[in-house]
This record gives sequence, structure tokens and C-alpha cells, in this order.
Amino acid sequence: MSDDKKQRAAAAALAHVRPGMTLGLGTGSTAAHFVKLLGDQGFEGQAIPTSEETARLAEAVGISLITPDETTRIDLAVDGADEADPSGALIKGGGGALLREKIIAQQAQTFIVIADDGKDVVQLGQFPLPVEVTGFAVGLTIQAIRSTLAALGYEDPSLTLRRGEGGFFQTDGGHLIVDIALGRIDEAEPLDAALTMIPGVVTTGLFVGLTDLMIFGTESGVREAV
Ligand code: ABF
Repeated sequence: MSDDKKQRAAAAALAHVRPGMTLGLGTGSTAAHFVKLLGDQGFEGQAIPTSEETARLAEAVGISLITPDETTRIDLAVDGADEADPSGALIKGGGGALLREKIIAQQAQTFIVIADDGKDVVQLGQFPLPVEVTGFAVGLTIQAIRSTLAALGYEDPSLTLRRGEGGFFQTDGGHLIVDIALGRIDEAEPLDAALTMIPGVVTTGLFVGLTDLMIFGTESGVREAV
């Protein structure tokens, strides 16, 4: 069962936590297992949550939280993913927390990804790529995204503004998310760069060159990949 695998991956990540660390806490169900286990072991340190959802959970289990402005160092960030390829490139953002997750992952001294082994893929792209956009001129931004994708050889992919309760989904930062069904992504880094350059695009769910360790939960245990 994939939840057992997520639990195993989360438990294995605990071995990398030291007392006194400043941690980045990810978002999603796998990261939630990590947060709960951290609380259970009475973590003596401080943490920055990557979403309001994670903040609520961390507070509930007694983890001391700080804001990013209260520190100049994040020792370790632990987060989930929607897809991870052999190079450690990720698609994230299925949970809508990609902006804060990406900031924390990039700033952390060490970034560990925890996931069930179903997230371990040879090629990114089966999972629709989340792109966080501002609400202002969102139609024009979507047009610019389409043009950029066409220029990169992605023929007419479907772009969907993510829906939420009572309308369009809003991120913790008040932005919208466009999910892009690309099918396969051959060059993640240039795609991330090209999309991120578009005014109106806040960030993409492509995390390239940030992962230090991947821990996949399997039927019988965990498998690590760097
Ligand atoms: C979050 O974890 C998101 O970036 C990603 O979409 C999600 C994966 O969810 P789960 O751990 O529930 O599979 O970090």
C-alpha cells in the first residue's frame, strides 16, 4: 500500500535530523508523515513550514516554528514530490505549495525528497506540470505560456486553471495554478527557465538540481538514490 511506503520513506528521513537543526518542512501526505514522526520523537529544534497546512500540523505535534525571516540558515529540508527522475529532477506542486517549497528547497543546505516508489519515474511529464501564475492578466499569461511551449516543441498541450472550492484554486500566496499536460519532458532545466521568464509566471513545479537525496518507500523497506 502506498501509504505504508510513504511512512517508510518518512521514517528513513528522520535519520538525517539532528537536535538543534533548522528544518524546512514539506507539504503533502508523505511530508505529513515526516512531520508527525518528528513530533513523536520530540524534535529539539526549529522548523519553517512550506504551507499553512503543514504549519497547522507541525503546531499540533509540538514542533517549534519560525518564519524564514527569523533565520539565515536552513540545515535540512524534507519534502514530497509528484515525480522524480534518476537525476533527481522533480515535478512538484500537486499540493499547490510549490512556491514556498521551491524557496525552502533551494535555500536548504541539504534537500531530501521522500516518496512512495510510484513517484520514481524514468522520464518526467506524465504528471501534469503545475505552473504558479498571478491572477492579473492570467489569460495573457496563459497565451504566453502556450507560445513558449510551442517554441520548445511541445505541440498544443492542454493547460487547465486548477479549480478549488467555489472557483479557482488559490495558493497560500494568493496566486493561481495552471496544470500543463505535457506527457513527457525531455529538457526540464530549459523548460523551467523559459516558463519562469514569462512575466506573470511566479514559478514552475520543476525542481532541477536541488535534490541531494531521494528516499523511496518500497514494499519491503526503502531505496535511496542520489
Ligand atoms: C508536495 O508533496 C507537493 O509538491 C507534491 O505535489 C506533493 C506530493 O504529495 P504526496 O506526498 O501526498 O504524494 O510537496
